[in-house]
Amino acid sequence: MAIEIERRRQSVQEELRPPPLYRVVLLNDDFTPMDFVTQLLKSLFHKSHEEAERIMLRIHHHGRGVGGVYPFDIAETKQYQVLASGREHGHPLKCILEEEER
Ligand code: TYC
Repeated sequence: MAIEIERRRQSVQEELRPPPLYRVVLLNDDFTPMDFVTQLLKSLFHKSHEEAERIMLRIHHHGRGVGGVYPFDIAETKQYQVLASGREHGHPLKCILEEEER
């Protein structure tokens, strides 16, 4: 009985936790053109031109940068769109998801 109550308490607590968020992280490479990455950050992540250039240069210099933070389904779609767009244009652009610690 005590075990059943504890199980219920845990599942209620899990349901009350806000759903996790995921960072869509773009990775640097030596080949993808800077302008291509800047345009992608504008079109897929709704960044201003200035912000998109800032993020692109951060990736270029530090190896990685965050395009945006979303619930899993949206983050996964953004990741797919980044990878598909790179592939379509023949660029080796890579993109990963990371869970935000809260
Ligand atoms: N390093 C690339 C270059 O010099 C530019 C680049 C930036 C590539 C960001 C990927 O996610 C990236 N052309």
